[in-house]
Formats: sequence, C-alpha cells, structure tokens
Amino acid sequence: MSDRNEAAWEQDSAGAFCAFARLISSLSPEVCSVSFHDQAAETLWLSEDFLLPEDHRLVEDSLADREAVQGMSYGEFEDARYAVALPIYDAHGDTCGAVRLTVDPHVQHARALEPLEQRLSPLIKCLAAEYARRTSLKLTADAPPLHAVDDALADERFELFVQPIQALNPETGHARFEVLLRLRVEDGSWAEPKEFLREAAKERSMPAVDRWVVRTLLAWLANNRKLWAKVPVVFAINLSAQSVTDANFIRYVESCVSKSGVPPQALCFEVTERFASSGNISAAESMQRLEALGAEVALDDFGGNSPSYGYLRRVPAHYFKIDASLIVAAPVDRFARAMIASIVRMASDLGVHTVAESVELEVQLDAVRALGVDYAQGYLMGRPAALAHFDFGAARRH
Ligand code: G
Ligand code: MN
Repeated sequence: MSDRNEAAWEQDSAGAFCAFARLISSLSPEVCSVSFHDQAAETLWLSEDFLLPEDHRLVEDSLADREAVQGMSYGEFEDARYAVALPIYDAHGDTCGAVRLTVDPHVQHARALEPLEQRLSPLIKCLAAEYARRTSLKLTADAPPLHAVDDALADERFELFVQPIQALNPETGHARFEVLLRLRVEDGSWAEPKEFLREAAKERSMPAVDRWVVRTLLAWLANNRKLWAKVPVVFAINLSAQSVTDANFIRYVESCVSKSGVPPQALCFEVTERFASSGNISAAESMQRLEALGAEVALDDFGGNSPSYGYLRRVPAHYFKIDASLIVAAPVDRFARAMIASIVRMASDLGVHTVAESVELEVQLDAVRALGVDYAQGYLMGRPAALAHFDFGAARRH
C-alpha cells in the first residue's frame, strides 16, 4: 500500500473507532474512556493518552478467557474507577479483538440497572463488522516498512534504567534519580542511547522515543507509588532537541502528567546546554511550559562547550549538570577547578543547584565537594540499574 493509501486507511479506521467511542459514551454516560484492541491485544485506538500496564493485562485476559467479561478496580477513594474489557467475536465465534472501558461508579444513569454489557451488545455486533472490514483491508495491504527504532518500540526492546543523584549536603538535598534509556540487543546485553539514537534522530523518531519514555515512566510511577512517594523525590528525564522544539510533544507531556496523577514536582526535564543556548525560541518556550507545569528543568552537560551566559535570561533552569569533561579533570587541572568554582558561584547567585556528572573516583568526589557542588552522580555513587528492580530504599540510605 502506498504511504498515502496507508495514511488514508489509518484515518478512516480512526474515524470509525472515534464514532464508536462517541456512541458508547452516549449510551453509557458512566463510561470515562474507551480503547479498541486487536486479537493480539495491540491498541488500535484509544480515547486517552496512554494505558497503564493493568489495562493491557485486562485486555489480554479478556482475549484469553472468552467466557467472562473481565473487570478490575482502579485508584482509591474519590478517584475510584472500574475498568472492563469485553471481547469481540467474528462470524465464526472466535475472538477478533476487545474493547476496554473505564467506568466512573459515581455517575448515576437512568438505565444503570441494565448491565453495561447488555446495553452495549448491539453496538458490539457493529464493532465486530468493523473489525471484519479492517481485517479484509489489512490482508490486501503490504506491511509498511518499519525503521529500526519503530521496530524496537513495537517489540518492546526499550527499557528504563535509573541512576541515583546523591545530595552532598544531606540537610538541603533530597532524593533524585536520572531516568536513562537502554535498548536490549540480540546477545541479551543493553546498548546505551548514544549507540542507537543517532539513527533515531536522522529518522526524526526522537519525539516517538521520548514519548515512550514519558508514558512508560509515568505509568510505572502511577502504579508503584508506595516505592517512591513517601519522601520528596524527583525523576529526571532527558529530552532530545527534536522533542523540545515540538509543541505537540510538550502538550503530550502535559496531558500524560495530568492523567497519570503523578505530581509534576516529581519530574525534572534535562535539556543539553548546547541546545538550550542555541537561541532556538521554541526550545525556550517549551522549557518555560515545563516549568509552568510545576516540573523542574536542568541544563545537561553544562560548561562542556562554554557558551556565553546571556541565554540564561531566556531559559528557566533549576539545575546545572556540570559536564563530565570538567569532573574528570578536576583533581589534576587548575583550569577545570576554576571553571567549576565559577559555575557554582553563578548557580548560587541565580538560585540554581549544581550536579557533578560522571563521578567515578573518590578524588573527583573530594574535588567537587570542596568546590561546593550540591549533588554528585556517577558510577562511584551507583551504576544505572533497571527501574523495574531498582531498590529505592537502598539508594536513599547511601
Ligand atoms: O548526556 P547525559 O548526561 O544524560 O548522559 C548520561 C549517560 O552517562 C548515561 O548513558 C549513563 O549511563 C552515563 N553515565 C552515568 N554515570 C557515568 C559515569 O560515572 N561514567 C561514565 N563514563 N558514564 C556514566
Ligand atoms: Mn542527562
């Protein structure tokens, strides 16, 4: 199928799903959100920005266990919701997909005594016809070519790692972690971003990668509050130049943050100083919007290429992350120490905190501590480790 046909086909299907979603909410006002899934539980269309891992599991269960309508409770107290997944059957009685709905139990409806599945059953039959139409269209279509990063996103080969950022003055600092992206490669090891993101940038796929990071992190934070929410803690996310200049990306972040219920104060966005100082107006605007949302902003690799500081008037910054080249040189190079001292002085005048990046040796830690740097991050304090198995308690005790 040509690109144009492919796009038209996607739009046509999206239009049909959107119409079905509208019908569902007019028949059942207690429904808050809707998503449609194929036979393999892949999301075809959704009315919100992202689904929690529980939602995916619910859909998978409904596809696997055809007998029961699958349901689960969500959230607590006032925000409590209920989610159900209803399987959709083809003409042979086989499951061909599922529709997932979240229900607000507080919304009373005149027909509420009639169970949701019964009310929706004529509509589910129409949905089955729509699924059959899609399948027949898809069979005649060539698979669109996928790029390496799109493949990795589709195959779920990306993983989030975290690395602690340690406060050097425990009285003033609080728990901070940088979120790092890793790609699982064929031999089972992990590749670092610099090895695979160059290609993603060429393909202009960085906003897609950064969206994946944002929604995966927020879904994890929303589902694992007990592990991180007790103390003030901040997770720092790296943003690429392509994402910082994309207004749609910033809107996506705003919407994911509000839907996840994660306080924006728990997030920091890192933008490299090289890009933030380039004079790009949309980058400065994006950083201002992230700050207005309530999140922090950090300038990454700060002091690595020494621009003039005039740009700091236009971009908000709460943290300067001092470039690795200065930290490595600090124990032996008077010039590097003078640069760090001047960065620390300026940060303190501007009310900005400083972080030493890539601290690998005790002598480097001693040097940055003596120069008054607020935080240290690097292999000496802790290597990046998978978010899913990360021991936040141990990281905090260090
Ligand atoms: O550009 P940014 O500062 O976000 O880069 C972070 C990268 O640096 C990550 O990929 C992380 O794994 C790596 N890193 C973290 N700590 C150290 C360290 O102590 N030494 C080195 N060489 N790399 C580190
Ligand atoms: Mn960073």
